[in-house]
Amino acid sequence: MTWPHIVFETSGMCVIGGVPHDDIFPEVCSHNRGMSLACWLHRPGQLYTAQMRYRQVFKFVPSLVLLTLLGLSSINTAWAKVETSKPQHKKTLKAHKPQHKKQQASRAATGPAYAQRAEALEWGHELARRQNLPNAWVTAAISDARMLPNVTRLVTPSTKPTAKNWAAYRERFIEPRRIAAGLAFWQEHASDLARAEHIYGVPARIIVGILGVETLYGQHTGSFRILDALATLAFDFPQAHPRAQERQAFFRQELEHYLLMTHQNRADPRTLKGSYAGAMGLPQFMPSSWRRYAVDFDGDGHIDLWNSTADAIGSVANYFRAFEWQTGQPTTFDVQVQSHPEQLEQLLLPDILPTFSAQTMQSLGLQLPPDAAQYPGKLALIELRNGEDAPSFVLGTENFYAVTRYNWSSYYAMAVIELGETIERDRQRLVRSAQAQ
Ligand SMILES: [Ca+2]
Repeated sequence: MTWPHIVFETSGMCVIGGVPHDDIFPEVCSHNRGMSLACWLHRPGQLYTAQMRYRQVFKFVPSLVLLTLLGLSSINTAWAKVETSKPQHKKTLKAHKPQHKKQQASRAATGPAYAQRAEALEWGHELARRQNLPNAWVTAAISDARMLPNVTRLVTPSTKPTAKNWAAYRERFIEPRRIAAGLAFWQEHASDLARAEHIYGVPARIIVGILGVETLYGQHTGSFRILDALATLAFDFPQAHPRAQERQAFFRQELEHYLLMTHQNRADPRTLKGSYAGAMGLPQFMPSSWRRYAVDFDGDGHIDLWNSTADAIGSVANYFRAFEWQTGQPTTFDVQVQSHPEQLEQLLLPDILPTFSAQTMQSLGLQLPPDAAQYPGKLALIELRNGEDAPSFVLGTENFYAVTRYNWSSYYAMAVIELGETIERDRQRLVRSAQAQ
């Protein structure tokens, strides 16, 4: 299987939703392209991550209590899973700690300021002229940016690729802690999720799946200074990377979007924090996506993807609508693969791009369930490798392809879809149980 759509290849510590992926996605771990923003900009960025974490905890507690009072603790569903999963929960937390300390230590080691780099300063002058920004303001920002050696290491391809493993990838995201957090999130924000679904036609389960995989509902939004991360990738992208020039150009555009975004919102570009690739807020939007797709969904006059969950929900939904989400259509179908090798090769050639009709797929040796056989749109045969074990297969629709526009990986898309569906099923079960009592 080829990976024509990967955004950021990385070998080391690609982190999605606070989960390191290095052993699963050596060259495929594409971080989000999302984006975010705004009135949060007056908040003290240095303490932001910690504040967010505690704020989220306090926001979840009432939902947990409410669900418990509804009598949900008496049924053997998600909460029971939480209880029975304590060892795994602890294991997950332990697994995070070394990573966290490692990142903290690495972040402390910053390189020289870009005030000493004539190339970076000249880029800033040109940007100021072209975008009609105050030259002194741009120069001050660029001068304050610091090179982060750890960021260049994170985007350098591994010399020892690890086999892709959907089973291991899935286990990291479809797990009790994330499901329980998703249930609480859905319960607390049900009205905003329903409103987004009504306005944009994007189901709540997809939004819940995205926010769960990206940041565990705001618990892991990143602690790299955005200005440093983007400047490092814009001016010091590792030249050993096979597409170094392309990627460096991409990050210069993102740095430009970031400076435009902060200037337009009268924000200090030196204070905001996010992922090592510059992704921000609950949905981990990149600056360009924030400027294009983020919306003020709580109507307070500002877009705030860090503190306004409603804005994050509406922005994710708007993103999917922009990428042609088809309301009411499925994302995947089950499939049985009994094709000859040459037929299988033909089916896998278009990768994740929906290309074949159901009839064509059947003629090439696939056994489709009745709903897939009647699906009128185009389909893709998605192969998910499981290390040394046999691969998994699924049929992807155009809505599956839409999910990959958020993060260009079929593994990522499947995790989002399965997490959202799992949470939705558990929620429906909980509601039915509460109503029966
Ligand atoms: Ca808002």
